[in-house]
This record gives sequence, structure tokens and C-alpha cells, in this order.
Amino acid sequence: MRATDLLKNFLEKDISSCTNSEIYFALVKTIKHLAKEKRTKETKKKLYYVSAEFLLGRLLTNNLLNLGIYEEIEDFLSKNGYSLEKFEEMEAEPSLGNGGLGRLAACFLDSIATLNLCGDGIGLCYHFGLFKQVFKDSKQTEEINPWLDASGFLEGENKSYTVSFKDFSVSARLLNLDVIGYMGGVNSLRLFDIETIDEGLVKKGIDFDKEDIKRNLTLFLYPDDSDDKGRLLRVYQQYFMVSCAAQLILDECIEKGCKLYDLSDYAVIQINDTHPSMIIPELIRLLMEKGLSLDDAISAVSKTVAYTNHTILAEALEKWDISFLKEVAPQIVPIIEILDGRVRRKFPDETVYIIDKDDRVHMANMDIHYCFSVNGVAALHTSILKENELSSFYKIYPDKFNNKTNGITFRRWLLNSNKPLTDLIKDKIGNGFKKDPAELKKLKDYAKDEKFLNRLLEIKRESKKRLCDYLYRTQKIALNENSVFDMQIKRLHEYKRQQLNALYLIDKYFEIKEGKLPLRPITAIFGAKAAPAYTIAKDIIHLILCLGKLIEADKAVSPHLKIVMVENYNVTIAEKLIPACDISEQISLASKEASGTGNMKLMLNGAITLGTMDGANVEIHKIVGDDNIYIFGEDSKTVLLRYKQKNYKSEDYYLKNPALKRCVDFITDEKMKEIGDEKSLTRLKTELLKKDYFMTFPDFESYKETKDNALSDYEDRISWAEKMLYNISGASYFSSDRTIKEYNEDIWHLEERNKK
Ligand code: 26V
Repeated sequence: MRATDLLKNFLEKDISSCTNSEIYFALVKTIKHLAKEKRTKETKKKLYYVSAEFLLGRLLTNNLLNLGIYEEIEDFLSKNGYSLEKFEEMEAEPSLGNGGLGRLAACFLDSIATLNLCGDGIGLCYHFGLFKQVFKDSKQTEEINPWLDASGFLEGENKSYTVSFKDFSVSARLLNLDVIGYMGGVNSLRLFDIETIDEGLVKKGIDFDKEDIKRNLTLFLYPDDSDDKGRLLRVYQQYFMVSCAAQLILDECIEKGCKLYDLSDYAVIQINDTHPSMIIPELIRLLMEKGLSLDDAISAVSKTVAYTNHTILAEALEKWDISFLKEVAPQIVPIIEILDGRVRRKFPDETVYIIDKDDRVHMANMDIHYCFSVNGVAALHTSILKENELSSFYKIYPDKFNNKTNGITFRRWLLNSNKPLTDLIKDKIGNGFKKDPAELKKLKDYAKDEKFLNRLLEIKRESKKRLCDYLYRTQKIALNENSVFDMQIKRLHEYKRQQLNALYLIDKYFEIKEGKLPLRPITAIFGAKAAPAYTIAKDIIHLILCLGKLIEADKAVSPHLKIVMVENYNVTIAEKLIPACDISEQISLASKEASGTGNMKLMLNGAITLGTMDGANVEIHKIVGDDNIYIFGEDSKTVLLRYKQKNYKSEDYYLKNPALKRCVDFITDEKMKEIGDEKSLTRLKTELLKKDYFMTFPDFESYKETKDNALSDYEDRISWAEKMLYNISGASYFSSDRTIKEYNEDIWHLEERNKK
């Protein structure tokens, strides 16, 4: 049956007498129906991608596109006087992730299904996604972000498990979201919830009783873990997730004929960072319960689980006090002790122990010893892991280490979010790139085709105009569409250095005041959420919002410079921002950003990167060449050496460089204090002067020079368009289809499922 006929059936009456909500839910039912039809039999071996985060974004239009019925449905709706956009906007975004790690998991699910591989995601069904950010008095406040009732895509499954904690147990409920590949297969994202959850526990903002585990376990994504109660809750969540995952995986394998010691013939489990690490002892425990010997259980699990590392920041590498694990799941503690004992007997090197002298369990260490594959997420990141952070492990297990440079799904980040650009590409090189992103390389043949380059510029202009309309309609932000759109859109973290961008903007403000005007007005756009307990990150947001206000009120400066921070940056807003970006800020301190994936989305949409030699920027640089990217700052070797020597003093740079000093001092200038909160601004300034752990100051000058060069090059529109073209075509490498093919060839070894 055609999609529109199905839709009409689900509407049950003539569309003209339906409410918007009836139409929305009929669309959802149509999608679910078609997804069911497309499901094919599973293969013997299956991938389980276990992750605490899946930052999916809205599903409606993406699913229509992947099913190949977008145009048909759009047509039908418009003939009846409706725009599809209206229904798209009714969907509450499932924000089940913080940032890159969760969004990567979502892109991977899309590619796995598209490539017809048999692989499900497993995670938690948080009732509230990442908090909704609301600005009050130029500060971030947090509100709950519900999505469940308004979604319609989630379905209950007839399966439940019991998870036992130390003093009590909970019943788990399994829910399913279809993962619909682009003209490909259909897989599942399996999300676990508890029967006894109580949304009424949430009081003010995002506060709730952190100790009432039976009622709060799946309420929130990443509850604030700034205190012990929060940390303990996180361990509860993690154990709950992996115990459910392990039970589900074993059930499915046994049903297919698995004899348990041959688990790795039926399952491969990719763990997304260390949040699911407890699946190792949990699986060992369950296998022993089912009759395997300790040795056989350890061996089966070690051949089945693979680990991806997503960060080298020491503070982000999870270490749990063993007392926490004893409190939550004492049944796995003896197993972890056995695993640690084996390591200690074999390797007399404290740095590779699982349990350290302070009785903390290093989750990554457990993973590396007991997984068969350890991968980093960009070439530089993997080599830093091998040579620095994890060098003692690399010496022991050189063959386990491998790199899988991240990627993004072009369905969401080009086909769906930038239709005019998609159509232009299709006109030039045909439709092939939609299934085979390598075909994008063909675009390079048009690097000197002025007509084509002009069309690229026109499309960018149109996207900027659309963004202006959207931001005005939704947030009352008014932008000048003829200005340069410079964007830094990502989580707020000191290592990503939004503060460096802010210092540049202060410098620009001074220049404009002195009469040195930019060639064209500049619009600096930020989008970022700060972790609720991360004080300095919130101070940086405050600084940016105050600067925006100060400049807005200064009539000498405001025609030339505008600073905005969009509220509640999320996947939905990213989809509107990215097509409209001219300059993509990727300015993390070299060595700190494992990969970055926003950098890939932005280049694919024709933005030019201004960045350090960090994460995947290094590979972007290699692909597009010096002329098509703006690289600045110290490289990772210099940075790592400086950390080693422990001799960085930010004050030295401040005192040596009057331009920098002027900018730093301005943070607490009287004018700023009038607008903002003195305490917050002073705290930030002091942090920079006394610590600046992420070394903003040494890169200030080269950042300024390089950014100014980019702004001046922007004026040669045709040569800028050529840069855009090289970036769009070079982005082909960063398709998550390529990444997933590599995971499959090197780690998973799944056979392609037969298409129906
Ligand atoms: C977590 C935390 C938590 C505690 C406070 C500091 C902190 C800093 C960073 C993180 C990141 C955790 C892992 C993560 O999200 N990594 C991101 O993974 C992306 C996908 O591989 C990658 O593109 C990003 O570079 C990386 O930051």
C-alpha cells in the first residue's frame, strides 16, 4: 500500500476534519507500519551497541526520508493545505545525550541500519532528556525536558527483567524505537525503564530526591554528579543498564542456539566509553550462573566485548570507589577483584591495575584488559592514547589498539537539513552520493565553475536568511543576514575554549571603538549548554551573554559586531544553524578534543574551519589542504610537553601582551559589572589569570591573526566559494557509513543482511 493510503487509513476520517495532533500521530503510525514491513530476519551474529546516551534528535522527517516517502507525504499534506514542517515542530526532541558521544551513537545506528547490518542500540529510557536551558539575568538555568508523551514513536515490548541491587530489586521494562536505515534495513534501539518510576519526584527545576532509587532511576540523563548521592545514582543507572543489556543479549543468543562458551559467534558488544563497562563482570557473573567455569566465562566475554574511548581528559575517565560498587551491586565486586588479581599477577605495573591503592576501580583499565578491541575516535586521538595516556597498555596489547575516525550521517546532516544544497549536488553529480558518500569527491571537478560556485554562495545566503527568520520567530533574536556568520556550537567546556573566542570578540570590540572597522559586519553565534554543576562553564556563558548585551547597547559598535548565544542548543537547533554557517570554530586546546563531529557537519554544509591541530581537524586539514582551512595555535606535542614540564604561567602571557591584557581586564570592567554579576565575572577572570588550565593565552595572538585573515579572505567571494566546495567534497570521508564499514571490517565481522 502506498504511504499516503496508509496515512489516510490511520486518519480514520477526512484529513480536513482532523486535528493537528491526529495527523501527527497518524504520520507516526504510518512510519511504524512501514518499518515493521521492512524488518528482515536477523543474522546469526548481531552487534549490540551499548551506550548511556543516544542523542537522536527529532525522528519524524528523518524517518520519512529514510523510508523514501518524504516527498509523497509532503505532497499529500501540501495538497491538503498543510506544511510538513508544522508536524515536525510538534515532535518533542528525544535529547537522550549530552553532546558528541551521544550524537555519534545516533549517527552510528543510522549507518548500521542503512548498511543492512544486524545491530541494535541498548540504553536507558530517561523520562527527561538533557535539561532545557533557559537564560535568566544572562545566566543559564535548567528546566526539565520531557519528551515521552509527545513522541509517539516509542513502543512497549513484551519483555521484562529483574535487576537486583544490594538491598532491593527493580523490574525493568523494555521499550523500543525503530531505527530506520536509508533505503536499507530496520533495527531497534532498545531502551530500558523501571516499572516504579515516579515523575512526581521532580520538584523545582531539575531537583529531585537522589536517594529514592526505586522511583528515580531512569528519570534523568546524567544526573548532576557533583555530590556523592549523584555519583551513587549514576552507578545505579549504569549497573541497571548493563544488567538489562546482558540479560537481553544472552536471551537472544541462547534463542539462536548459542552454547554460551561460543558467545562471540552470536554477539559482539561495542561499549560506548566506560559508562557500560560493568557489562564485563555482569556477563561473567551471568555466564557462571548458567554453568560456565570462571575461565570459560572470562574468555567468552573477552572475545565478545570491544571498547571505544572518547576522551583523554583525566577527569572524564571514570573511576568508582569500590565502596560504591559494593553498595550498588556487591555481586560483581568479587569478579572485579578476580579480574584485577589476574592483572596484578601478570603485570607488575601499578598503572595498569584495575583497582588502585585508594580502592578505586578504573573502568577503562578493566575494559582494556578484558576487551578484544580498544579504539580511539580520530587518528591523532588514537596516537595520543598509544603514545601517552595509555602507553603502558599499548606496550602490553599493541594489537588491540586501533583507530576509527568518527563520522556523521549525511541523511540527517545534509539530505534532511539542507535540501537546497542536496539538490544542487544531485544536479551536478547525480544521486549516487546519497548511498555512496565517496561520490561527493566528484564535486572537485567543478572547482573552477563560476556558475556553480555562485550557486553555492546563493544557497548559503538563503540558508542564512532562513536561520534569521527561525531565530527571530522562536527566540526573538534579530540577525543581519549580510554579515559573516561565525559559529561555535558545542558543549560548553574550558577545553573547547569558548573563552578564547570571547577574548577575540572583546578585542574586536576595542578595535571597532578605535575606528578599525571590520570589512563586513561579524555575527558571532554560540550555542552551548554547561553541565549544571560546572561553575566556570556557566561563568563563560554569563560572559558571552553580557558581552552580547553590552555591544547591542553600544550604537558605535553594534552595526559591526553582534554576539548571540542561542538558547537551549540541541539537535533541532543545530539542524537550522549548521547550513547557515560561514566559519566553523573548532578551537579546542590541541590534544584535548578526541575528535569532534560538529566540525564534520559544518564542513559538509560548506563552512570553513578555523581550528587547532586537534582531533579530526587534523584529518580535515589533510584532506582539504592548507588553502581551504584556517589552522592556528600550538600543536599537541608542544601542549603535551608543556603539561609535562608543569611550567605554564598564564600571567606571564598576560603581562607580556598588552592587547591580551586589555581583553582580560575588560571581563571585570565597570561597564561589564553594570550588566553582569561581579562575582561570576571576577571568578572567571581569576581562573584565567591564575590557572588557565587549557592554555588560552599562548594561542591568543595566532588565533586573532588567523581569524582576521579568514575574515578578509571571505571578501573574495568566488575564492571563498571554492574553499566551500573543497570542504563539501572532502567531507565525504567523514560519512558515518565509512566509519561503520571500518568497525565492521576490523572489529564486528557481521554479514550483510539480505534485503527484502
Ligand atoms: C566528560 C566530562 C564529564 C566530567 C567533566 C568533564 C568532562 C569532559 C568531557 C567529557 C566527555 C566524555 C566523552 C565525550 O563526550 N567525548 C566526545 O566524544 C565525541 C564522539 O567520539 C568526540 O567527537 C568528542 O571529541 C569527545 O569529546
